Amino acid sequence: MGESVTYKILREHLVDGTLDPGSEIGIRIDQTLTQDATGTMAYLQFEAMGIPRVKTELSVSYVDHNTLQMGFENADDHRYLQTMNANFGIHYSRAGNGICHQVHLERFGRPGATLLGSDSHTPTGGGIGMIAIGAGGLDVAVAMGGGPFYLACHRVVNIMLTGSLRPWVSAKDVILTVLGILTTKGNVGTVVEYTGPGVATLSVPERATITNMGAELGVTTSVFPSDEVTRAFLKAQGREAAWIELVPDSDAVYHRTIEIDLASVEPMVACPHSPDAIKRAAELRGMKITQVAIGSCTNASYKDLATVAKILAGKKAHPDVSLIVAPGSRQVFEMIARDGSLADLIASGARIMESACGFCIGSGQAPVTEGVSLRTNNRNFEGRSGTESAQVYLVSPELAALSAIAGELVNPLERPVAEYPSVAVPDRFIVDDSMIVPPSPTPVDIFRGPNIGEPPYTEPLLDSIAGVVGARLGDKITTDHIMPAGARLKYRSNIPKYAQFVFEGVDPAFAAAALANKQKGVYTAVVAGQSYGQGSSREHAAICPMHLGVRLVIAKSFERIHSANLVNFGIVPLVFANPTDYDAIVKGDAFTVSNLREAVKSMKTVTVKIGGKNCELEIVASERQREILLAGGLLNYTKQAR
Ligand code: MIC
Ligand code: SF4
Repeated sequence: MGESVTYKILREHLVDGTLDPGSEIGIRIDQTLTQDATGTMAYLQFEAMGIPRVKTELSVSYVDHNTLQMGFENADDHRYLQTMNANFGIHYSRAGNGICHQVHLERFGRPGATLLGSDSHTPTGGGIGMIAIGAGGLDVAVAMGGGPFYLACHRVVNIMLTGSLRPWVSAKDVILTVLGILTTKGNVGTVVEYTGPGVATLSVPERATITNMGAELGVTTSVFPSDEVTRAFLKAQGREAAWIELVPDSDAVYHRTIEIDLASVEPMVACPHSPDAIKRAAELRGMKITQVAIGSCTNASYKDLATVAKILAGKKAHPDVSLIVAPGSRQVFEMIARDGSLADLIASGARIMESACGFCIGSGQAPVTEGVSLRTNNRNFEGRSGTESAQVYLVSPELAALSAIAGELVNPLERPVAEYPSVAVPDRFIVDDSMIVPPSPTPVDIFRGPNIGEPPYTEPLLDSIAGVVGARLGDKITTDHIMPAGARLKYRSNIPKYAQFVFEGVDPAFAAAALANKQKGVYTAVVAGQSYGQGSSREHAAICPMHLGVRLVIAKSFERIHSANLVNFGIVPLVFANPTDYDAIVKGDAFTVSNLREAVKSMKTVTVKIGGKNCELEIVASERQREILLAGGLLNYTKQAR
């Protein structure tokens, strides 16, 4: 039986289990990446493991999220990262060098390798033929220490691409089309693999746009084959030696195949407030807009920005539109500067930002009250932009640039200003790795400013727990709802401080009430609907609730990275055996559970009495995860195992 690219890479890296869909497997991780917002906690936990140097082929630490230094906190974090990384064998990509996923693709990604990153958009690396997975920082710390990464062996969905894209239609429209089909829900336990003759028509940065936003499907990763296009990209990066050919066998087995004719893809838009609220651009044309933001790890490659510059050349941003452009990496920035594209962008009235996450994570450029913002990034959750009342639409760079000029949403197919400015991937990128600091061969003093806290402490699982339901929430609660980013991001390295903002936008009284209860020995349960924990990989969405005394999270369903993070920090994820039980629960209900350790050890379900009613709940954990829960989290478990 032939194999998919996914299974070929998994087989090559398999260290535990068998490749049977649904069963748990452990894989060897070749490369890791972290970014500063999740990285400090990951490295504090790595230090707590007592391993002197990373055991991976390559580990890189990027600074791209918290680059707005309002106060000492971020600068202190960066200094901690740089000195810690130097000591432990980790490459450090300095602030200003670019967004982790873009830089990793350019400088380090290699076909056939595995990459684990403490950021949910790590699957960007699938554009170059890697199995690249997002996870919590603690999982990444364990992988840096040479431990396998555990996941359920996946179903592989084949998206077979035929034909080629029409002018004015781009990779973003492809992934928005896929999101329209598969949606953000129900794809846990799945990998998406792209195949077919259409693949060869897409460059590596275009493929990376597609795999990047595959994260919004809730799949574990997305992957393209490694072919001549991949080789040309690596050659242009001066890294042809990293290339191998990696294609599926002609009789490869897939669990489902979806065919997309690229020639039939239309300009698409993800409407507020979900990446799967997809409409055709044609349906929204003429909508007045107040902001256009072009950048992020999804759409800020050289091709993207050079195309935008050509559209804007000689034109001006509409007076009602604030136009923002943030290059994805310093390589992209330097290239658009040297070829004159930057001059066209500046002349158009664009506000040029540093190459970092910036507006994408709500770090600056919050839209006006009730503003309508067109953005080229990947998430448009309510409030993520920094303005609760803003309406954020996700679009391609082409649509964004045309609309910035018009002051309203333009369907690129209906009103192209001129001939489509076709930009090819260059034969040679400007390569300058001087902002990537290699590890130090000799010991370095680690800088620990006042913003650097302690790695989180967890206790072994309690056998009986009594408490209250601190929050009862609906469907699609994202990690942005649980732990806000934006202005709060700078407290990431300090758990007691950051924990004050748990559910800030959903229920501002939650954190103080939960902490006060914990001090009285009363624990907290959180109850929610479908897809709890969508979005970011931030393990803070588990650590901070744990700090406040949350011990159970009960939902109709969970997203993969978040439920793993809950387990890693000793919180038991439970789903309703009978989903109608959810309806009867209200905030403030008392709950009790006994014999929890026994249930976690050996039972499928556990009974929790909530508001006087017995609810049968399924424990969402593999055998190995049950051991982790009993130990009180992955750090305790790893220390016990050593
Ligand atoms: C995001 O896009 O939501 C983030 C910010 O990059 C997060 C990571 C974080 O919370 O630091 C992610 O995608 O995992
Ligand atoms: Fe940064 Fe946005 Fe990409 Fe997250 S999605 S890594 S915040 S650019």
